[in-house]
Amino acid sequence: MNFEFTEEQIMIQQAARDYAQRELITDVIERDAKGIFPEHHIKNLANLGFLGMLVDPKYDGGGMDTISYVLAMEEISKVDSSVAVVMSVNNSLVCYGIEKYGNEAQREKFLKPLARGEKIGAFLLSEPEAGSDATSQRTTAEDKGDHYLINGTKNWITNANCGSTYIVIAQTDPAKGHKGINAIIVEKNTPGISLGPHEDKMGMRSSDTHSVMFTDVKVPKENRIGEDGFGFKFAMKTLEGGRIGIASQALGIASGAMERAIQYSKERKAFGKLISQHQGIAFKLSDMAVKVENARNLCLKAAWLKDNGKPYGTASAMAKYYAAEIAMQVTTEAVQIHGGYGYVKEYHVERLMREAKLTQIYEGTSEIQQIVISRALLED
Ligand code: COS
Repeated sequence: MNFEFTEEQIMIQQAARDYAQRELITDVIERDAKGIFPEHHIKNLANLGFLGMLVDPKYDGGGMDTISYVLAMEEISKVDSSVAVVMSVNNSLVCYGIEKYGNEAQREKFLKPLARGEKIGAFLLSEPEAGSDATSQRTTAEDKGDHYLINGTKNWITNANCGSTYIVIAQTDPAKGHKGINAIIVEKNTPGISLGPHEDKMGMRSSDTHSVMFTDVKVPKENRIGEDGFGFKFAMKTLEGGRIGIASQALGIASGAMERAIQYSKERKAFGKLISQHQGIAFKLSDMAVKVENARNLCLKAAWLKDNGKPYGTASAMAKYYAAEIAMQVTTEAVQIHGGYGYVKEYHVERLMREAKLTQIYEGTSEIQQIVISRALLED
């Protein structure tokens, strides 16, 4: 086994760290407080090649591996998960979904601008009454011969407003259950699409989250990804990779909070010495470090499996489950170490704690990951 990163992977990690620590940090508190979308940062990350980093260069992507993606996601998420989630959804749900399962015409038309970061993608699976229970899609895509007619509502959609290329999961033939579901590429400017208000969230407040309503939205048949009825499997396969992105985000939230806790404990004095010299604090730090290291190893293992063409669905579920759980624990302890300062915005750790909570919920809750992992253990 080789635990060393390549020179290229280290360069990508460094570029992400530099951008996060020099640029994102400057306005992250204000953007979070006011729910301002980080438009200029997204443009800068597109210029760095981070929005299509996994895409083959022949489709204008960065051609980087999934290990590099984990490293970059961790660094960006240490500072700002509202930015990291744009990267994650664009790379591992939308670009990956079209590159892997789309046809050549779809890659030319939709993937290239997404990989260049000129356009942003969104993945529309969740509905008001279908989150974890993803087969219960109520949004319909009626087959009208040469086109689909889409009706329904999608909920909690990241990049709904800034995005212009949607992948919509919808039911075409309810009699066939999940085998009647399709994944269809829909351009946001198609008539009949409207957005609900920006969601006022607990954390990741500057990410762009809305519900999206479809009323008689006409989409050409050629925009369907894969064979008729492939949509549910498409969503499941794509989420396997998406979960590596969110696991890495949770990892970054945890390691970012840990770094801040270490720094603070080396500056703050209590009872005549630095708080890092109190065993109660030092042991908390050691527990954080073990958890962060385990989460990083799970993320990198899932990425390695993906890069080497091996099954990675269970590994990505393990990475997401573990990283999200420890992100909540580590950020809570980071707030505790900061005491009163941890509870105010200036020290960042309260925001990281709010961000951690979402990683236990989106792209499959922790309980959904437990279902995926336990089914793999128990299958014949
Ligand atoms: N890859 C390929 N196919 C998969 C799959 C995967 N990872 N997971 C499930 N499938 C297939 C199954 O093989 C089955 O196909 P067949 O009927 O042909 O055998 C089909 O999908 C239905 O699977 P299953 O019966 O297991 O469906 P369940 O309703 O029990 O749900 C879970 C499975 C819970 C794993 C799924 O609904 C899930 O992941 N839910 C969470 C969705 C989510 O992440 N929501 C948040 C969205 S944020 S973008």
